[in-house]
Amino acid sequence: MNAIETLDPGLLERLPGAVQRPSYDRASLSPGMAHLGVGAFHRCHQAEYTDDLLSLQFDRWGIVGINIRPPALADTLGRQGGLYTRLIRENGYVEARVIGSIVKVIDSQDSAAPALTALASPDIELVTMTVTEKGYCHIPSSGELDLAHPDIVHDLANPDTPRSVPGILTRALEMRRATHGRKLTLLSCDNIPTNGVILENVVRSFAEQRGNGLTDWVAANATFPSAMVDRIAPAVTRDDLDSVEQWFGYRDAAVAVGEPFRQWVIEKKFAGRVPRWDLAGATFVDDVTPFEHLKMRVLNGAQTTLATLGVLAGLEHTFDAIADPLLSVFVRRMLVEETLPTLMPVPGMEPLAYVDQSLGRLRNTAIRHRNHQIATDGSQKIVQRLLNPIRDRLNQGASIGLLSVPVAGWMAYLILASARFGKGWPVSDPYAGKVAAIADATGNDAPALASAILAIDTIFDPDLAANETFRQAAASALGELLSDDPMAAVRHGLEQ
Ligand code: CS2
Repeated sequence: MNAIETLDPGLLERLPGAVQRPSYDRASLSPGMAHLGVGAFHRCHQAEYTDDLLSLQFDRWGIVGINIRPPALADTLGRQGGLYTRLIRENGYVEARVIGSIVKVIDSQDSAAPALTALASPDIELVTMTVTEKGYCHIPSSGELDLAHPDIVHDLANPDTPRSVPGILTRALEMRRATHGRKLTLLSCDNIPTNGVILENVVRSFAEQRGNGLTDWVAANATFPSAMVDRIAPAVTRDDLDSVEQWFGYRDAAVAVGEPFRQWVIEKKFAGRVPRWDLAGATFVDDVTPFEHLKMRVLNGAQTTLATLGVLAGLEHTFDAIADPLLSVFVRRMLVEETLPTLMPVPGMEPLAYVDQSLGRLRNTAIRHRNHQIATDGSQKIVQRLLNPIRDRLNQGASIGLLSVPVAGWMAYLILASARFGKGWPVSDPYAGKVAAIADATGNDAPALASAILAIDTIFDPDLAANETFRQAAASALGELLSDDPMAAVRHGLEQ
């Protein structure tokens, strides 16, 4: 019996017919852009759009994929010459394609030096990034650089050996200024509102702290477009890797799995050449704001709601949570009654149809998105997904009884993980320790717990936290979510 082969450039010509492969000559690509954070999302999104573009209009834009955090890429994507299988899955449907747009990978987890060399190279004209919400080291409630963040403190003291995203990007810009002076576009693809503005803020503030005149150079030579990105692409599991082997007969250590839907709306604000991702279905616009509000408040808002309430209801995945009749009715009513009225008109999109399309996407049983994965870093997500619409509703004098339930859901998720409440689920959130300390000190008194958590002003802006309607709604939902019948909060939300 032949040994199972691993995906690499030599296997491309011999892939089974069911697997699509790059139609362009990969050997003549050279690096033109870099991407920071080569995870499942990048492999299902920017790298796929770029792969489409390379097949449609051959250009030189190969991607240099850089990880500054685990996992290491060398033994997976690196060993496969940058190739990987992208599966599109929807219930029983599977579509497989090998993506060829990543031409080189760089591991820079132990030292920033390899990332800096790549980012400072004159060949690189554009940097895209998916570094997660917390990667920007900003204060969620204000969008400003968190100067007390341990990595920022470290990087300001050691600017040549940075470890944060703002520190690394600022150092790379400084190196570009010193060596060749070529312009750079820095395109954030993370789910934070006005992501380009936040990225620009943190880089500018970092450069200001350095105080060597870099801010003026950056203002003249770098741009920070905002973008709305969308495709559900959960963390890859061993089952996904095994499926490729079973279905197609080869091993691939870098498989990525996504849903059919994808969207990319990009602000037209490039410092240099513009990759024609529009030819592959992306949209270039003057203002991304209406699109990002729609996506973060509806699709992401629904995901966060289903994730935290789903965990409290003992449900594993998004599709399990939305199959629950109570949660499904709740999330749709929340979106239609409270979220939609906060949205600006979005060119070419009908909000109600978007809600139903989004909820339909969440029912896809082949996308095994764990509620705990989505609940990860909730403190970095609730501002744009839930608190901003709540603030808009309060300004309109309108009800917030439904939107307050998932905010309390985020609180309950972290409170219940504390030693005192002892649910024992592992949580990953920069504020987990703080909320656990509040829970340990406060015990079972829901209004006191809610009040102490609402006082965290880096998440809850003080005006919002002082609003009595919101305080009461959050405290009362929290009391029920912490009880033996957590779904009472959901039922009562619906009775209002
Ligand atoms: C998810 C997102 O984990 C999460 O926070 O809500 O990754 C979501 O799947 C994407 O934004 C979809 O585009």
